[in-house]
Amino acid sequence: MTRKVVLPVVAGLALLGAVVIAPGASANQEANALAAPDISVAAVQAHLNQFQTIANNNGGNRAHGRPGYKASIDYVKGKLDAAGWTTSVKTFTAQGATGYNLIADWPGGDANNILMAGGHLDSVNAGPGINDNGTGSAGLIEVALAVSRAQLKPTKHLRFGWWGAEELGLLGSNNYVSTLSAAEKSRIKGYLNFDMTGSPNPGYFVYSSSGQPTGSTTLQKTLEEYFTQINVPTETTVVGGRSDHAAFAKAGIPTGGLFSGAESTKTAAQARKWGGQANTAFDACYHRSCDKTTNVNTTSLDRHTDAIAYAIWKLSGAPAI
Ligand code: DPN
Ligand code: ZN
Repeated sequence: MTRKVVLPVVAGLALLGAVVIAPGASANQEANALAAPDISVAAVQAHLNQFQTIANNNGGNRAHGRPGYKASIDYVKGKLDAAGWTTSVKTFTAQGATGYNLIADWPGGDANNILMAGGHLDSVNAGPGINDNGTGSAGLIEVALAVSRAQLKPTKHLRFGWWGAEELGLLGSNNYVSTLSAAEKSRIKGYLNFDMTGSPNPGYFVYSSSGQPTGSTTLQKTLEEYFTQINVPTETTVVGGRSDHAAFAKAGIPTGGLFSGAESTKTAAQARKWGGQANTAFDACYHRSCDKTTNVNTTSLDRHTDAIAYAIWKLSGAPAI
């Protein structure tokens, strides 16, 4: 008897709720119901080739304070502007040179509910920085272009960042976060970091939500979900202060990210799981002149970039992180 009375009331309220929210939500629901696109790895590689050319034409690197860095900023900005993103180059001074961050906003979405993604665009002085971090930077460009092609109408506002002077101690990302007011910081609901995604002897590491401040379970799980779908096992990793998510973590912003490995060596168990060479560095050219376009594993680059797109589509369509 009680059931027969209560259930219709609950159902009626749910129906009323659905009717009330439907007009505003329908466009978003429709857009986000579309699956994330499969990002063309050839397109990502084309951006890497451009970074390599920039380094070749500018003394072999794309480092802070060197002309290859600014040329890299100009390249990314040109691509994003042409695709309808709103870009802004933010300057800072570090070690006596002008540094540049590129911030790109996709028009629309809830300005009080921002999903950010980023990676560092600078290389070390020693080389062109194609895996570290041309890969994350190029993946973010191509996902941004995919957002534009889809004319995505996310629930959240989307903002991407390409950071300067990471290799000198996260200087660009720290500078960006330091320029935000408390209110601006509180509007950023999550930050995803992509630093090295095409390591030649790759691992599949997802930033752990535990063991690092503000690690987000939702961000971790969403990234893991993609790799589960393609049957690629992942491990969690604690990146600590080694990349730009740390600047956001210090500000209390939930963080996550992906990493295919740097100077540390792949274990025998990891080689069984992921293939590749045991007892060999994930990236033997890490911070060296040989970090060129030849220093990239295409499968790793492809999978990681598709994972970026998956997370951006899924998280930007969700009302909360
Ligand atoms: N960004 C690189 C560095 O700090 O040298 C490499 C790195 C990226 C290390 C992500 C750990 C995690
Ligand atoms: Zn890096």
